[in-house]
Amino acid sequence: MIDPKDKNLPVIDTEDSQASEHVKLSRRLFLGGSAALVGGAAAMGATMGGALMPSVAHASTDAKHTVGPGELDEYYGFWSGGHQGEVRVLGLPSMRELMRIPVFNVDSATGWGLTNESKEVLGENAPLNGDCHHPHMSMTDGQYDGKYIFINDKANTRVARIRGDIMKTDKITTVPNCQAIHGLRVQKVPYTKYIFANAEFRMPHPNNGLNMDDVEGYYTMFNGLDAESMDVAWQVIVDGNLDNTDADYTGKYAFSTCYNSEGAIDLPGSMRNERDHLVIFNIERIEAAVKAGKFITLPGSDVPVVDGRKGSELTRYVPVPKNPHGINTAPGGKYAVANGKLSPTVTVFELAKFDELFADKIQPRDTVVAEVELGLGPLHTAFDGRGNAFTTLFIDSQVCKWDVEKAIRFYNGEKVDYILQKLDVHYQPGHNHTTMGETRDADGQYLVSLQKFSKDRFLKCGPLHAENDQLIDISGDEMKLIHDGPAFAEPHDCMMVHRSKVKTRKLYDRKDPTFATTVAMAKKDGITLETDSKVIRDGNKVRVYMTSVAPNYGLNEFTVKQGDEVTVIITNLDEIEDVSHGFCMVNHGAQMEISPQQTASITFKADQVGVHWYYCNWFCHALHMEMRGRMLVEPA
Ligand code: CUK
Ligand code: CUA
Ligand code: CA
Repeated sequence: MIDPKDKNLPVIDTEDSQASEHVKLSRRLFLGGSAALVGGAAAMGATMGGALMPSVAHASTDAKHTVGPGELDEYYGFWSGGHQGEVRVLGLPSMRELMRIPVFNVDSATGWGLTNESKEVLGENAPLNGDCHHPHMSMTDGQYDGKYIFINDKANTRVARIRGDIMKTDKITTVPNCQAIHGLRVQKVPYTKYIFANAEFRMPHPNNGLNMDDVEGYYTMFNGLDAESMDVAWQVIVDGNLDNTDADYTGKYAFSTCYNSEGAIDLPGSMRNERDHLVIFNIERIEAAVKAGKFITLPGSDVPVVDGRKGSELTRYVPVPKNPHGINTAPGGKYAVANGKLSPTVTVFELAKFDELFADKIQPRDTVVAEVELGLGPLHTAFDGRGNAFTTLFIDSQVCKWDVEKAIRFYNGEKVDYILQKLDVHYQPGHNHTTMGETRDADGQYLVSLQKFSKDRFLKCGPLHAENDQLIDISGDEMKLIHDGPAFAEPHDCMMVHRSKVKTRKLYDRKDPTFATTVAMAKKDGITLETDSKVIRDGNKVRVYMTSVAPNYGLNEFTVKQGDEVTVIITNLDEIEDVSHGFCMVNHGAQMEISPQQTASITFKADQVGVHWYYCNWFCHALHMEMRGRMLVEPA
């Protein structure tokens, strides 16, 4: 275990160390390359700031991984856009970016954050920024079902849902009485009834400014959101804070890591204990407690809040070394692995033991079947479905491939080398992810390792660097690095889904709920969206309805009065796949996408008299430039 106060830490006596040969070797390399380390968080800082030796990794170029022009990728990748606020869709193995899905940000190409339809999803006065970390797809019986992708917003304590069929955000929920939703996973079995969302930061309750010094009284909560309604179904008060989370394959349990069992409000304080914990949540008992009315509510919300602090029947706390970060369930659900971060170890839990633990037949630590060293700074683990695990080592800048069953045997005293390979990655990996690896269908084809630093790997673009998402072939015995992918801030996490699981629409359904409110408004105005191009005046509110068919808008011009609030509603009648139009009103801050068979609307103020041109901003036709019209604003 790393003691951050131990100034002698870098001089590890490898003779005395219990570490395996692999760990000793990687430590020697690591220590040789960064002499300024003082251990713990300081070590991370030093490594981050320090110059790394340029490392030449020879990429293997295998025809198997090449996706030629016109060929389609085998997998969809859903990438967190980090504090950029969006979700990105990549194709794998090409690592080509296929689409960007705006979520917590504003996007001028699609009008997300500008259109009335997107504002309805975002809510009144919604913050137009976010910090995404964990995109995860809904499942049925432990397999991806393609229906939804969920993503957290740490910056504004929200959870969003993206529809798999149109790849647009359709719901966003702000979690009440919490700060910073971080870890997010879905219930895998029998289906995704709940999204599990950790609130990270402990805070006073009520947070009314009168009890800010009562740090001991602070708490945070584990949240279950209903995946269909996106309502917060219940909240569970916990001891410590919460970091990452995952769920099992019975539907009975979810579990979250905690790095701050100390309840500290500063960094040294949160590293005081040698062990923090994993909190295990008993979903059936939480549901039963809510049903039986054994809950409280907190100010400003009617969400049932149950108490899961130590001693509660709803939870169990398993001590885990030290400031653990990722928690990852192996495909099929026999094991879960907690990643030690400030300890060079991973902790393996046997999930079948959780029943006995909740029946008080065993002690919390009896659920641990292995706790073995891998290297420095283990953060996240992925699986290939063949019994191997892949753990990112942040400080060592490596991915460690290890055999879970062998690690268990080693832990039980057998002399067996559980570490199979260590591969350099560039540099400082956080999350990693295997194809289909968080489901029963883990296929062990590719591993993506998401590096926080790219250093010397790409052409420089000023002081701010891209991150580096590396693709690794794990189909054979040896991991092979096959691609470097620069990425903008900051894809903490991603997921890879076989393309057979994703079914997208070519055109919008005219009954699509994303524009149901607009359709209802049109109906009230006596408008048939599919045929009418017409101006409706309602006091100083003017609604301009028009159709679009490449390369024409239904209205070549419309007239309003200065000071009018103008809403332009466009229905794209094109039925040809890929013929999206746009609408931009020049100098009015208004632009949006209108894809085939979609209705979209945008509202702005006509505050300047005279002629104002509008135009189509998605290239749609040879006469795309000519697809334009005039707004005539008369003096009031
Ligand atoms: S966290 Cu960023 S590397 Cu938010 Cu899942 Cu681990
Ligand atoms: Cu319509 Cu460009
Ligand atoms: Ca701690």
